[in-house]
Amino acid sequence: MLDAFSRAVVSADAKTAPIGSGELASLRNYVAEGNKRLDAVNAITSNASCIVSDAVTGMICENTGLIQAGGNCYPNRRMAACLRDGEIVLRYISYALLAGDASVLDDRCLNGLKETYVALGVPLQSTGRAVSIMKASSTAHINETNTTGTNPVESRFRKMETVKGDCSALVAEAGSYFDRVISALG
Ligand SMILES: CCC1=C(C)/C(=C/C2=NC(=C\c3[nH]c(/C=C4\NC(=O)[C@H](C)[C@H]4CC)c(C)c3CCC(=O)O)/C(CCC(=O)O)=C2C)NC1=O
Repeated sequence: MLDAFSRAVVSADAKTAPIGSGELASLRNYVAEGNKRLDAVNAITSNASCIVSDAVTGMICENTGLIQAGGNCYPNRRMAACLRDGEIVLRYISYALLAGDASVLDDRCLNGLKETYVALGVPLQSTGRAVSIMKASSTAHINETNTTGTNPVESRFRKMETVKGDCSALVAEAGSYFDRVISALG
């Protein structure tokens, strides 16, 4: 498991080279933008149960066979396992975003997951759909672009009240971890 700093060391060492100016520039940016990164991680972790339950619900609404006899979210034991897996995946994505490196997600969550799912008959495409909904809602939470209710006074979705700024790079990076999960199951 690596983070942005240990990744720079490992890649420099692999070339028996000193840390280069490119790596230093990128680490300088990682430090300078550190508070933004922490806000982005917090936007995900503070809303995790909402993000997960919304995604699994959306996945089921689009494919109600999942909760009928023979579906992989039936009976409740499997529904609970599915929600738990959503929490696990989102948790490892939040670790990767904190570290600025995907290795924790790869090594501790995705390694062997596709094979496990195939063996258990967990549908990969449905899982991918749930992860893509989690991506959309996490993006909205990081960007604070989550929609409000029709009544402007009644905001249905929680706002994080963070300092406004450009978080496009962090949103893109977070998005890449969700995409990584989807392609690992593809
Ligand atoms: C290290 C991190 C880690 C991961 C990632 C993990 C995943 C994981 N998910 C499992 C099961 C499962 N996962 C699901 C998930 C779903 N079913 C659906 O229809 C949906 C598409 C989807 C939710 C989005 C279900 C239903 C099971 C139970 C399958 C069964 O027992 O038949 C199992 C088998 C053991 C168990 O049931 O606990 C593992 C190991 N466990 C871990 O420790």
